[in-house]
Amino acid sequence: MEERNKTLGEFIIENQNAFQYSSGELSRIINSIRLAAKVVNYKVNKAGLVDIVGAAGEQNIQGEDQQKLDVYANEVFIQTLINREIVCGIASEENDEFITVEGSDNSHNNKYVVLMDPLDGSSNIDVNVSVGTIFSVYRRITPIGTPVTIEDFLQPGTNQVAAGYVIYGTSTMIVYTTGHGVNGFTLNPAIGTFYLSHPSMQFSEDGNIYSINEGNYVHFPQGVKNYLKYCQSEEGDRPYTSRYIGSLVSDIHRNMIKGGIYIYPTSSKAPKGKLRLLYECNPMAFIVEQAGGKASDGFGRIMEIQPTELHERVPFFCGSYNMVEKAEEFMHDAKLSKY
Ligand code: AHM
Ligand code: MG
Repeated sequence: MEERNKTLGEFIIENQNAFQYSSGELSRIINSIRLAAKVVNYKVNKAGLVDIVGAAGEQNIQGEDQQKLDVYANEVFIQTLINREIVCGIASEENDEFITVEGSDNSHNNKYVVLMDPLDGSSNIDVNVSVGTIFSVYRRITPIGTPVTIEDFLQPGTNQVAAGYVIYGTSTMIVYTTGHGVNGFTLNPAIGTFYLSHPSMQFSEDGNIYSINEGNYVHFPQGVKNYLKYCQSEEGDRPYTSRYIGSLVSDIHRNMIKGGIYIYPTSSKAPKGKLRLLYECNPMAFIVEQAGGKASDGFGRIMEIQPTELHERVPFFCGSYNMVEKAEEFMHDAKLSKY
């Protein structure tokens, strides 16, 4: 028989026993995400037809209201997780508050919470640029059988049991980790199946791409300004190449494959940075570390930050280990010289 790549479904079954305390729940969560990703992918790929079928806020030709895609993606992921009765709570970048999930018998017997950004970079959809879904899974802290509380969501990233992203790009991929490395699966749209295409993804220790919104340069902290000058200076393998899509998942995905650093720093305009600790930075940090890279707020490890609120923002530096370490050095030196 012709040999073919493993499917995501086969991979999940094969690896189920590798999970600590495995009871199949985590596998079922990944399975739900796989399903929701396919539904959202279908819709995202039709987005270019918006002029033909009607824009968000208008009615389509069947007289149905069109929804914004990020609202749609949010509903698909939440509904899929609720319908399958596998999580006890969900927090989403699109919702102000977390959602408590009950079983059909009104019980609270599930043990995992999911945090997610259902459609990150959604402003890129109008211009046909890749967007993504980011997700993160934690074991609840409060006792099984009781409704979840905010404590279950405000856990440091080191407590994550799984994290991943879906990239709706030239091809659609799911990339995820359960703490045993990072694997990437590409959707074959003809048959609706994800195949293992990128086993054991790894950041190279060094890279030559830097990704940052340089238009905000004047507002950046001195350490970031100095690091950028270092990236642009002519010495050794420098100057580096600048690549910035403005879609977090795509920028980090590219850097993981090619080697590079992604930075969204604090600025005088956004004193805490822009990206959200719980929905964007922690899951990406888990993936980056599992792929041998490093994720920092400029001074310390992202995953060790104790969150204090659901929608908290943090500065974010992640990518090839040595590049992030170098950026931290610049941050540290600039801080010392300032005070
Ligand atoms: P969003 O969650 O509102 O979509 O914002 C997050 C996005 C990231 O995907 C991207 O890296 C960043 O915002 C780009 O921001 P900027 O346009 O300020 O460079
Ligand atoms: Mg986002």
